[in-house]
Amino acid sequence: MTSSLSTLREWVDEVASHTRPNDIHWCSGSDDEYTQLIEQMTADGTLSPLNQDTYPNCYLHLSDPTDVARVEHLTYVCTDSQEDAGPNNNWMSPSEAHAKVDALFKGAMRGRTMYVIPYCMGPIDSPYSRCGVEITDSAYVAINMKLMTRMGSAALERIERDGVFVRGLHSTGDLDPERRFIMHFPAELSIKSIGSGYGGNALLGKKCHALRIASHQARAEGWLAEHMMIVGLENPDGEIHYIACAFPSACGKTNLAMLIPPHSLSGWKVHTLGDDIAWLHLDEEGQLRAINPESGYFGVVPGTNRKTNENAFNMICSDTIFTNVARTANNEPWWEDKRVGEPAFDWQNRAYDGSNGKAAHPNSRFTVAARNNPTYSALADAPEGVPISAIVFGGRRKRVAPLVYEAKDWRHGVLVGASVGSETTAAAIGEVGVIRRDPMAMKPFCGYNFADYWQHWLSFEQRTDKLPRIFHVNWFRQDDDGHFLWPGFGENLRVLRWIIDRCENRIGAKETPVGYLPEDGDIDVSELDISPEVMRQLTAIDIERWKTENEHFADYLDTFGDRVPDALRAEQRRLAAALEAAQ
Ligand code: GTP
Ligand code: SPV
Ligand code: MN
Repeated sequence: MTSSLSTLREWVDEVASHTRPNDIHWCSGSDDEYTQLIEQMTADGTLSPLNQDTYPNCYLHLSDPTDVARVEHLTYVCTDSQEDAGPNNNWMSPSEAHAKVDALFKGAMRGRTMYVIPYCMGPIDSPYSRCGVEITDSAYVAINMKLMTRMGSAALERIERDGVFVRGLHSTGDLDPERRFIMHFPAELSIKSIGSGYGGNALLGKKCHALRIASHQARAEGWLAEHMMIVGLENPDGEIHYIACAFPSACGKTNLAMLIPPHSLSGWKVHTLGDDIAWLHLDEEGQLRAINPESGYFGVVPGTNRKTNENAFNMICSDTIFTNVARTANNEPWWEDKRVGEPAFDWQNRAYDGSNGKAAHPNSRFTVAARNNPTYSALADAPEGVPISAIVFGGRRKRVAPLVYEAKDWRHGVLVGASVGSETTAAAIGEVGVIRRDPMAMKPFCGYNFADYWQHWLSFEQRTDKLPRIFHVNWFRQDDDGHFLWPGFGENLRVLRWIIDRCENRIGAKETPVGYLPEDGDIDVSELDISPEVMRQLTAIDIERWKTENEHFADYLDTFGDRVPDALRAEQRRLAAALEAAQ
């Protein structure tokens, strides 16, 4: 046995003697194993089969009502010095954090099976990929990891080759929010999560490994681990551009990653690489390339319908695990804005009569393997990833942020990303709809001090002259009556097309203090019912509001003190001066 496998076995033994499971199951990742786990979970009530005639191989899981989203207030980055975690993270010293959770893990798996899940984040043969092992007492986690990652024997072989892996220890514990913690130990490449069985808290390959731990590794090794979807857009001439977009949780990544071109752009093709996370590296030529560490989707269900996203709607009609959706009388899954069927039971399995609020939880999710997506890219397993033409930041903003604008250069683009503000959503526990700073959509996911992270982003400027252009979009502008001004979804391709034309220097733009904006008429709105007045509203800048926005950003930078890179402060001041001069 090689050293990494013996290290793994020792760790498994150590965890077993501390947590006391009834038995230990090493996951092979085979389809048979998946089927057996589903049968077992159906028998013990963890899953219920949905209508197998209309939703073959689809199952419903209802989580504990107190365990329905990420818990940012219980998520910690445990570094020796608090400064290294930064004001953007909750911090605990590694020794205190270990002591706290180890006490909770003691005997936590009694009466349960412990699953050992080797997984590979990224294509099995990619030099950019990284492996991990999750130990969990949740069969739900095991089947989700099977759908979401390259899990099982192939990953174990790669761990043997690599000699290193991220250790993730997870137990659902007693689901008491008072005893729930998601702890990260970047220096040890390890994670300990207890007390939640939900999504980002429990599927440790995703946010815990592929973002918090990976962002820390990426900084040390000169790459980027980002909360970004990746999509290839092929125009009717066969020219493909890959773009990577960072939007906060529940702000449109999955939908954009598998969009359906509108009728007027029907010659275009979409190639989905990823819907949530991108690992970005400079190749030998200085080209930024991306891989998607995941191989499945844990997507927001509400709002998915034939009109908004027929691909997603069809993709989740088979082989899908639904979490916290409602059901119809004939046992089909149901959610708000599905636009077919009626809910008979809500997400807590209560008869639904409309008096108990929403039938599906707003953060109800589907888990499905990426190969179920008809537009999954043929390059998703390419070891070298795809070249990125544009990086796009965005958020959910009723006002201020225009439909699209382009940063003047990389340094300005880092400011654009760092100053993203967005309304909070149901993806995390807490108030919904409040604007908060969410730099690069990484507020909940950056495993180290944001000030150092911005410096890391800025450092790419010195390493290559082939960096992608940086843009900002906002699909969520509203009028005074609360209606969205922009139709969104597939129509977003009209904006992405402008972005690609800018990258190719095929189209001009209006220079403004905040960056480059589309000229009137340059975003093609043919066949859309949208007035020139609304388009002007969507592509205009309100200088007064931007001044306030920029002042708030300066205050926000102050909370990071002296560690803020001078170049970022200089950009902020440059923007302030440009806004002043525009009066
Ligand atoms: P996470 O998985 O939490 O990271 O979310 P995400 O960024 O992948 O967001 P997703 O695509 O799942 O969309 C979240 C919600 O926003 C869903 O209810 C969508 O229906 C809605 N949505 C997505 N794109 C658009 C859009 O272009 N316009 C509008 N109005 N709503 C959108
Ligand atoms: C998000 O919240 O950004 C998600 C869902 O993608 S979770 O897996 O819970 O993090
Ligand atoms: Mn996400």
